[in-house]
Amino acid sequence: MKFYDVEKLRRDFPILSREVNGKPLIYLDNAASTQTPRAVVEDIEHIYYTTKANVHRGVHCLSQEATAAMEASRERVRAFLGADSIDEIIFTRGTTEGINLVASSYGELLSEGDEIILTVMEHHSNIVPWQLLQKRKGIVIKVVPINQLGELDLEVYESLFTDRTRLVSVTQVSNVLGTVNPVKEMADIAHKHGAVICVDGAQGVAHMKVDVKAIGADFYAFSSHKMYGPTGVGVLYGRRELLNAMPPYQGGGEMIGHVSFQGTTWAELPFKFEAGTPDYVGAATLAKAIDYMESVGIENIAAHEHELLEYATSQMASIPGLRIFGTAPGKAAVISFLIGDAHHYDTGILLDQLGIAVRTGHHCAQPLMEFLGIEGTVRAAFAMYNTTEEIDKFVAALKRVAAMLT
Ligand code: 7TS
Repeated sequence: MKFYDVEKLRRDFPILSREVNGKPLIYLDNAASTQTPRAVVEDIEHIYYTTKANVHRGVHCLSQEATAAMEASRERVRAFLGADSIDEIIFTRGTTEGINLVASSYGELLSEGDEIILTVMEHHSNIVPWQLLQKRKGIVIKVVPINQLGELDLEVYESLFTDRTRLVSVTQVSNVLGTVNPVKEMADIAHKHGAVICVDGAQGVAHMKVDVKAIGADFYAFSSHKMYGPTGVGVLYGRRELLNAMPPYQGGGEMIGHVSFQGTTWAELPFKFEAGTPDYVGAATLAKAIDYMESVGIENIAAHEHELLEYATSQMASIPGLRIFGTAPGKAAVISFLIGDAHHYDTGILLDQLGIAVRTGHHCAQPLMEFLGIEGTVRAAFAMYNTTEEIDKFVAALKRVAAMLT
């Protein structure tokens, strides 16, 4: 069944018709970064050619137009996430900066001996900021394990709460296993114990409809480059009461009310958390990426990717010695695998020779690799523009690689 005309849609992504090593590109590294459609690139060009000026500062026309474009995008993001107010939408450099902001600023409200809960499947950007806080404040970090399928053990999760638990930070979708975590249920449990929950949406927003209030997220961070948007920009959603209670993250222009050597006051939300000149072209054009995704339909994208996942998984089963890591029901369209004893890096290099882009290595999830007892995997991650023909070529290439390396 067709959810949309994928061949027509591919024409919106000129990069997909280039060659790599003399072969047509098959781009399966979408969990790292997705490609960007013409409508977004043209919007970036348009702003650079007509409207480039620093935001929130000038009385002149260009500055006002640039500000209006960025603020219109903030409203677009608010509606996309189902947030109550644009005050709750902070532009960042990406998911990493969003989580660092929460760890640093919300973390400032925590005391020695306070506890937070992470999971073993987190990306380093949802581990290391908390470890920095641990060093600074002496907080305790607890970790939820996974089962054979790559699902979180919710019984263990709930058992980790004590009267010192202040925060849970969990990825919505694993970038390695594809597991879609039950964040709503986890949020309910966290709230029952008086803790807040921060959701890493880096692998969520491009693949499922997100409503921050429906899932009970107190914080939600994502990156534009993983959802067909420009690079260098992302968003942190935070509940207004929490953001208001938090100290600023960075100091500088834009985030102040009044500065004097006797004492400085902070700007209102969201500007309190946006020190310095932002990537205003990126922020402004993120709205176009959301428009593009919604014009295809997020449910349609999810259904298309699910079909690709099922097809690829069944085809890959015919490759002797191929092991897939992450087999949770309802998983997202990410397949991490190894072929026999072949090194993930060698597999990746050979696939690249055949024009196929995959990610290899630990995927910034070394604790998960340790848990699985492996060093790394090869990862294929599908997006709205991938096709079953590409999967046929990918599987044929894997058979060649398997014959060479095993
Ligand atoms: N969280 C998750 C779950 C991620 O997958 C990533 C990036 C990040 C956070 C960090 O996002 P950034 O935009 O701030 O860098 N993940 C990957 C990946 O899987 N391959 O390359 C980047």
